[in-house]
Amino acid sequence: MFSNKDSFKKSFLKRLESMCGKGFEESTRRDQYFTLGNMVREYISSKWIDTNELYRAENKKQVYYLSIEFLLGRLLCQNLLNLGIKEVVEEGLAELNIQLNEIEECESDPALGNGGLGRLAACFLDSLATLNLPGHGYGLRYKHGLFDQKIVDGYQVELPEQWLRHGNVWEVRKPDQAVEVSFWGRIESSYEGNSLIFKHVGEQKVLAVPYDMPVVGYQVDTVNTLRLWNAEPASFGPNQDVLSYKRDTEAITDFLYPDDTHDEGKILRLKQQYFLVSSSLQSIIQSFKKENSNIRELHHYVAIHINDTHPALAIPELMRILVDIEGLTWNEAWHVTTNTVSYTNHTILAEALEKWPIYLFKPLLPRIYMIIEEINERFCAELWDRYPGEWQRIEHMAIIAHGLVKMAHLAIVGSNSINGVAKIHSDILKNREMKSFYDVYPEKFNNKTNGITHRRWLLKANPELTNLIKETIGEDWVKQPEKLIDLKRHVYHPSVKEQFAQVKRKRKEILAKKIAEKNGILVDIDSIFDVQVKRLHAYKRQLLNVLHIMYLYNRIKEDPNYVIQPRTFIFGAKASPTYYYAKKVIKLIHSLADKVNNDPRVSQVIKVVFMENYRVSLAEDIFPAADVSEQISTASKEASGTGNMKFMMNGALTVGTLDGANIEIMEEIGKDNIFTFGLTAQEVLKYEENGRYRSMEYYHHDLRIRQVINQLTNGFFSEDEGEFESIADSLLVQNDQYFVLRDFASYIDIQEKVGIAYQNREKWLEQALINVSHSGFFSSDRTISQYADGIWNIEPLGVKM
Ligand code: Z57
Repeated sequence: MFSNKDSFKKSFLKRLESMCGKGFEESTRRDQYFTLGNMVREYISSKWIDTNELYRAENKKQVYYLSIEFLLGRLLCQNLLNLGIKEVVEEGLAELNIQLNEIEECESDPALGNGGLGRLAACFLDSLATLNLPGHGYGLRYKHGLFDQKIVDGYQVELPEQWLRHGNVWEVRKPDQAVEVSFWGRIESSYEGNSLIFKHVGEQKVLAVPYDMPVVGYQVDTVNTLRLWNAEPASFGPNQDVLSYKRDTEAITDFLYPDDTHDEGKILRLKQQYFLVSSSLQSIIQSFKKENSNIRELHHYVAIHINDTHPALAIPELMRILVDIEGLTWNEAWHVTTNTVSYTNHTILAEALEKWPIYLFKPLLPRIYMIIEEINERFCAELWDRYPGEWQRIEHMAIIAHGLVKMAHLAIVGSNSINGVAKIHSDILKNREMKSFYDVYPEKFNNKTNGITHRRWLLKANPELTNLIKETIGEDWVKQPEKLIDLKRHVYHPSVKEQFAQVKRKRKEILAKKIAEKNGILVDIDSIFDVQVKRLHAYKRQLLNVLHIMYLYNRIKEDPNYVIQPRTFIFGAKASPTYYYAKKVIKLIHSLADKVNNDPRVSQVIKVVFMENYRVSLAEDIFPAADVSEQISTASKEASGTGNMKFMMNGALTVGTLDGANIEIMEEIGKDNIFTFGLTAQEVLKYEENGRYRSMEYYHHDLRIRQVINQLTNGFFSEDEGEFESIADSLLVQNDQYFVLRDFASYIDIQEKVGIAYQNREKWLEQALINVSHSGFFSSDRTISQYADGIWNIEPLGVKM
């Protein structure tokens, strides 16, 4: 079917007729998409079955990656690429006068995630499959993924996302493997002989139906599984309000919570978490039991990884299954559980740490609550032995305290590994945030610096740069991304530099065309494309970027002799619908864009563009076109960042704080090839401890700061002088929690250096290529190998080409 372009064309046309009931001439792009999608899924299915068969036969240890989010992005072209049939398909379609790109536009962009955490999970799946590692994802099949963002008069409006509207060619519903999940009710205890038995009665049952999606490795035969659970009514009882029961159950997988690094604490979210965990564990244990009889050996065959604390109920749920159903003693079950589960922490922001009020938790999950109480009591008793009399320390470390269940504490106590996502983040966990736990369990703590899949973020997103690299150093790096370093020998070759410049230019043209279409703004291809794309959050400091642009505007207006390298400032960001401040910053970016872009003189040299509805598919057009990558979080607050790596891999230079993985990027490429500025993490944490920061002093002493802050409230932007008062207040009245004013001068300085550096074209191109050549370290293949060896103890399976 895909062996050559003619046989492809033939089967494609035949399949189009049988699937859509029309001839090629009458077929729409969407007909063609569904036809091709189904052909590819069918092509995958035999490898998928073989992989599952092999895993069963070999009966080696497998990892299950539990995540409340998988931000997959479109799959058609990635699957074609990984299967090695993209060219055949492109050639065949070309003879029918169809561009693969046009077909791809018909595919919805599955956004079952918010940002970094969900996208990391998707990159990890790609690397697991490519490395032939037996690893599968477990998540939720949200009917509505992350909302679609519309901008109306400069304000964000949210529309429900509808990725399933036209069906999903990649999923396979498996009703025969459905399981039941219980909520509410109460627990009755009784003796059976002399052991205490717990029975859950009066519970409400929800059916969890799995939808499996294939995860295709890159040019290997491995096809792993992403299993997404759908909530459905289990069975209708006689005295039941059928409609409300149906509504309540289906609500569980209706939508993704749109808060990134923020805990809303809603009961529906807790239901989602337990629904994910309980159905996944039942399914994992079922497949374990097909090949094994001794549940006491579970941890030799199964590793369960929890992506942040959202699936931390895996710990008490596994205890429940082992104790209540399998009949293990508490100590036996605890041994198996702690040796099975491992946990990644993704943030130290206090507002992201999950704490569930007992009054919500206990009625919804009565047995799970009992088990957590038992875990807590035993843990506190151990602490008491270790720290006799230190009740304050114990209260601080307890899993349940002050009416709250602390999920991070549960995850640490109940797992064998706790990792941070960049060196500095892991160090902060060990030495500060989780120091008291590190003192008790030093051997559990480790670092696994994040990575991204170069197959999506370079091969798929930037075929032009991919070809240039292949022409320059061959193709080994594709399978061994660390070999991108071979490019370093060539970064001074004039022709390599020139070709890179052409690739960048072409990608800037493609993006400029999109901007013209969508925003109606004409941008200068020769200007610096300076990009900040990520969720909108105070700690990521989009506001610092905005204040710098306001400062530039003022300088250009005031000083007719001021010369500046032209720049296009590009933003993309979604704000959580309930995050008032973040939405104000979006409005501010739009007001600033209006001012700048409509000023006849200023708009000659700078432009401001906000790209609506930032998402994976848009990101694939943005990263390849960027010259400058804005990674300007308050030091210590961004655990890692992964966009920073995507920019680097596409030859953008970073303007960044010494935060997250920016530090390791700097260590890789050298201090001279990155523009760092601002407070260090140590300095920030010290200010936070001693409370000596006074943002008002910076307002009084720096005229540039005073001017831009005054402009927020003096009608400079709009008739409504109150519009941006809350932003001004955050900086002055609320003492600028994220040190925007403290870092302002340093940021202005470094940005001036960026402008000057860009004028040395040759050197800039060299630095861009140095970034690309060192980006191999940040492939998620490296990250996943480290998880496989250092945490999961799993090995690649003998899948032959
Ligand atoms: C999320 O996207 C991240 C952390 C969280 O606790 C939640 Br909830 C969502 C992000 C971090 O902010 C990034 O710094 C990090 O790169 C990413 O997770 C992946 O580790």
